[in-house]
Amino acid sequence: MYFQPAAADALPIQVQAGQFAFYFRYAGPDGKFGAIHPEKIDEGNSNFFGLDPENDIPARDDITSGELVIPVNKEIHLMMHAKDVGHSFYVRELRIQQDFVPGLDLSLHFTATKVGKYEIVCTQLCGLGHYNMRGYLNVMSQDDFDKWLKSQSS
Ligand SMILES: [Cu+2]
Repeated sequence: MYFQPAAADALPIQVQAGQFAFYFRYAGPDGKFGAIHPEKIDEGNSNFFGLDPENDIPARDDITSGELVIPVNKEIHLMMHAKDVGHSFYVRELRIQQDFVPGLDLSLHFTATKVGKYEIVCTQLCGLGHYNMRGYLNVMSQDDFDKWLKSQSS
């Protein structure tokens, strides 16, 4: 997991941890992530990653989700950053755990081999709402994943 980089054809997904939620971003059909503009982060507007679609073409088709949805038996490459303080990404059933460290872009790669819904838990005490900081990992067949992705982009 740590001594080899993710395969070139792994599915890249950005993960942002912040008090007290995880957000996930897919690059969309162009395969490129729009740039992050911290000053544009606006939770009230659901602009969790600070995208600027007006001026930044790769950002226009990016897909943001509160749930990590992935295809089964496909390598996933998570690129992880924290918005504020230290957090952690832990999925018990997959035996994966990786801290978020403010100021660092960290990387984690894995392949889920069973369809199902699993809990993602923050395992670093990150503030008053830490007890409630969790999300879900939804592992689907490739077909269901493609449908989900399509429904999110429309
Ligand atoms: Cu946390």
